[in-house]
Amino acid sequence: MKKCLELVNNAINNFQVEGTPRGCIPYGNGHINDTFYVVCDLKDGNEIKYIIQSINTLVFKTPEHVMHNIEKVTDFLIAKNPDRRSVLRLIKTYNGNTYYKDRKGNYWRMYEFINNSVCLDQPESLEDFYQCAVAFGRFQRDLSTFPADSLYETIADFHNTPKRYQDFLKAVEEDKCDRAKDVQDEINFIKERSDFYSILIDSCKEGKLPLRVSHNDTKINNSMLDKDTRKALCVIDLDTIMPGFSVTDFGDAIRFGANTAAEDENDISKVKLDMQLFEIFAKGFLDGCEGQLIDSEIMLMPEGAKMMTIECGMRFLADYLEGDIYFRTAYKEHNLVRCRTQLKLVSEMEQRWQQMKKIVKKYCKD
Ligand code: ADP
Ligand code: GN1
Ligand code: MG
Repeated sequence: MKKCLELVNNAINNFQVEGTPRGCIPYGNGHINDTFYVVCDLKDGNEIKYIIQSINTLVFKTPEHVMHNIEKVTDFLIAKNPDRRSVLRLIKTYNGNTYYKDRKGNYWRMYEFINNSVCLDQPESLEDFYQCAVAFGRFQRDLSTFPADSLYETIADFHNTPKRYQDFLKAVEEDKCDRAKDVQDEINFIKERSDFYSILIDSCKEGKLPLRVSHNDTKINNSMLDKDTRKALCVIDLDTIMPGFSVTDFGDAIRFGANTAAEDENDISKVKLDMQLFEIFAKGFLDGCEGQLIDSEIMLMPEGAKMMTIECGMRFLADYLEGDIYFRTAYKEHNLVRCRTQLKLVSEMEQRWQQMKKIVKKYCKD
């Protein structure tokens, strides 16, 4: 739900910003939080920019835990790399907190604006996508020594696909909005693949897929490139950092960025898996990881891509069946349209499975 500007302005006044706030406007294309761009005037005539966000508390039930994780992780990353634009930087409130809770119960947080950067919804070139991959790979590398047990699970079972599947079946069963009758093909598509959903969790139990600290929401618009050099700057949207799998970070980026069409493209024939983008992202991600991943993990990268795509498909469809309560939507069928692009992409991946496996095999040490 979009917040009124009066609430945003009131929230800004609680943070230790430099200069005088001039105004704020809604910003970005995220599906979850309400994001605003803030400009402040400095006495010397210059300006300074910030991002303020209200955390979606329907999605993140314990915002204090989200902010605890973000503070811990950003402090850790800043200690490794002091460059101002290489890590998200929180602005504290006048009380020294990382968030402000307003009288209506909204939780606000503020970041330095990452200047002279670009944040893409679709890669404009192979090199752009490579650089986004490097950003996510480095994030994985840099957090390899981070104490995972100091993190809260901000959304329980976030990428637990078997659990997501059970939730999806419940949404079908309950059919709260009487929409299931019109989406039988999509429901069947998801049911037909139920054997696949536990493969990553099983691989983890078998020791083939280590549990790591992962980002868990690696759409390319959650990474930033330098506007002039187009090189990787940093990773943003740190709400879902939790223990997880590297291959789901890889996979979610492929799901979103290696699709030749937008996530909500209406014309399904435009949705294809771009193999060049797949290949360049695999290279960039592994270059960024700098040897952290083990061979059995690298071999599961295609499974990560397919898992994130079908999981997202079932999440969009479940939300459609439940009346569009989770993802921000712009029109009635928006979640259904999104689900269809994901399922088409899954079919594309199934057709190109051997090719995907061959690409990642090249990066194995043995
Ligand atoms: P959501 O969880 O809703 O996706 P994000 O944290 O990803 O929210 O923010 C939404 C958008 O706002 C991003 O895609 C990006 O364009 C922009 N953004 C967020 N933080 C910053 C920042 N510190 N500097 C510049 N742009 C930012
Ligand atoms: C949401 O917050 P945003 O827009 O980056 C969602 C992801 C989905 C994605 C689909 C916390 O990401 O899990 O993959 O939409 N984030 C959350 O576009 O649920
Ligand atoms: Mg985002």
